[in-house]
Amino acid sequence: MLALSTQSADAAVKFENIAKSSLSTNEEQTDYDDVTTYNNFYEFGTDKRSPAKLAHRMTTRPWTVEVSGECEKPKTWNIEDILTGFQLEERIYRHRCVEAWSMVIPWVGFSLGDFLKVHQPTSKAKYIEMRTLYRPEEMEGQKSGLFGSSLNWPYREGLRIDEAMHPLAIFAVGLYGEHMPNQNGAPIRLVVPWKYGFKGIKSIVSVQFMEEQPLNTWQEQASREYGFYANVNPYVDHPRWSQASERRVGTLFGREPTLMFNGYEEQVASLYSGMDLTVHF
Ligand SMILES: Nc1nc2c(c(=O)[nH]1)N[C@H]1C(S)=C(S)[C@@H](COP(=O)(O)O)O[C@H]1N2
Ligand SMILES: [Mo]
Repeated sequence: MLALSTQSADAAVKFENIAKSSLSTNEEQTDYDDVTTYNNFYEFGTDKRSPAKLAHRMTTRPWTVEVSGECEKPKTWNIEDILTGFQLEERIYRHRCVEAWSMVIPWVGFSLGDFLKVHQPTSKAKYIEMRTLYRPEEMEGQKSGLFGSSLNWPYREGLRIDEAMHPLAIFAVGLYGEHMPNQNGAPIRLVVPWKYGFKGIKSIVSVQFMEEQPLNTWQEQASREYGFYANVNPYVDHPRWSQASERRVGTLFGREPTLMFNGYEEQVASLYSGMDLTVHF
């Protein structure tokens, strides 16, 4: 069985009995070292190398995830009960940052829809909002003025309920068969592979079912540049750069073309039928 440490060092603890998923890509995986040393986690600074150096300061035990809002069965979970309560799968997904770099990451996770359904959302539950841990004494970047970041903490993200229920959306608790390294969002983070990476909120402490569309952190910061949907779309450029191509981190090749919905078009396009994706970017 898992030895669940009382300290924050989740990484290097192996999961057992992880199922394989037919939803995985066969593409070559990005090296573990690149996945764990080139990160966006502004709570530990805006430099891609900072999270790997500073995120060990985040304590990830004890850890709870509070589920509330428009549901019949609100619940505050201990992370241990989440890790043992859902079927863990390896999901090898393409990962595309809004900054036009990409990776292929073998996550360990479970269906977000399965998790949400346990709480019996009401008919008013049209969206979910998730929040990251707020603990400035362990997260240097949350202290104002440091690292040049002025995000309004805690980091928040949202999904429409049908997006959240889509089989590709997961809560990830590890990568490369091991517990999630702190810099990648230990002990639990969101992964929605058809969206830009910033939707993949890390180190989640709460999930709220909502009737109204929540405001996400990057949309609040710069709404002209970052929308609520943030679907990967090579035809809708960021105001300051093109989204038509991407650099695969860790490879020597040049840029490769970015695919609509990050290559998941067949599975997710129907979620957005009838929507103008240049307006709802
Ligand atoms: N709490 C929090 N979650 C976050 C971020 C962040 O700064 N804080 N950065 C986002 C961005 S921009 C990306 S690209 C991904 C990066 O995930 P990775 O470091 O595991 O590749 O995390 C997302 N989740
Ligand atoms: Mo990103």
